[in-house]
Amino acid sequence: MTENIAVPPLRVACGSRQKFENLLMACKGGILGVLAYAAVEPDLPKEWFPCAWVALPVFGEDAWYEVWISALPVTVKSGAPLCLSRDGEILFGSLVLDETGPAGLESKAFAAYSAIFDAIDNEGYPELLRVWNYFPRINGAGRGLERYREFNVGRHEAFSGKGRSIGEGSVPAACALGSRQGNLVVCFLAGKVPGLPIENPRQTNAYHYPRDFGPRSPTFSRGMLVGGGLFISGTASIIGSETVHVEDVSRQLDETIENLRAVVDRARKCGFAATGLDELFLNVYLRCAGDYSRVRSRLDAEFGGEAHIAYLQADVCRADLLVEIEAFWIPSI
Ligand code: 3EB
Repeated sequence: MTENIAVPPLRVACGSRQKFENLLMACKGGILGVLAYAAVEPDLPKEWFPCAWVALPVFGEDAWYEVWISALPVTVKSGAPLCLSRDGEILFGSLVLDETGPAGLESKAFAAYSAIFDAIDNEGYPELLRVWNYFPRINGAGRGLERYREFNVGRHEAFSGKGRSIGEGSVPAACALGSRQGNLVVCFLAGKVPGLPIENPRQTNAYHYPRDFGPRSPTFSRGMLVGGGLFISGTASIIGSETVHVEDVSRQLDETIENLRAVVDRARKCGFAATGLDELFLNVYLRCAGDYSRVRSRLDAEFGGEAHIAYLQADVCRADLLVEIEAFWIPSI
């Protein structure tokens, strides 16, 4: 691995409960935050650093922990609903909001993103780099609009309301999935300096999706290069702005892999150095449990049995999508 002094000291480790407990001992004072994927709420040390339970079943595990770690000392500011940590270069946050009640999802998404922008501006990490969004009933009916679309309206309005432009260079890498229960969960990484956004020439930039996909477009880039590391947003079977291969999970998976390839190719042209797709860490979200073995054998063949892949059951943000894959690659330091 080549040395790169521009690389922020960000690391990641993923695994089941035992690995998480080992990391808690080994990385004391260095953990920025944790996303814990599990069908049943796990015990989390919420007073130590930002932790978020994402209510999703994990195929083959009770729980799966994605642990963001810094090589620098980490300072934590616990709070509710927002918990923050930072290492001088990167800020990690988790925000958990009850979105039942009279206000509705649009206003909760607006509140969540407004709070995030206030926090990262106040803390001096104004560049939003990567966001994870999870909430229940994503394809359910809201108040005259599908809930994912309501979420998009609130998120978009918060960008505008905080004076953030929506376009190239001003939207983060992101994912948005439907959880099984619980709250609106938003986790994020922000920086002092901007990342380099990556788009996919096979797909319309999401912030330019036409109104057929909702009154306000989603605000994310297809990928974000951060100091030599790469975050790839939730990627699915979409060409231009249209879903392709409706009701065919195998073909949706092939198209998704092509889209991942396209994002990685673009990133390479911008200096991304990893050699192959097989070096990526993947989160694979499947709508239907029955598709797991088929998807798994295809990805084992594509990436090799040793690949870092977590399989989660989640509703995907478009009702006609059966699979979505997000990915990241962080340089080892
Ligand atoms: C897509 O390409 C699939 O709303 O933040 C992927 C990643 C998707 C992020 C988001 C949505 C989001 O449009 C859906």
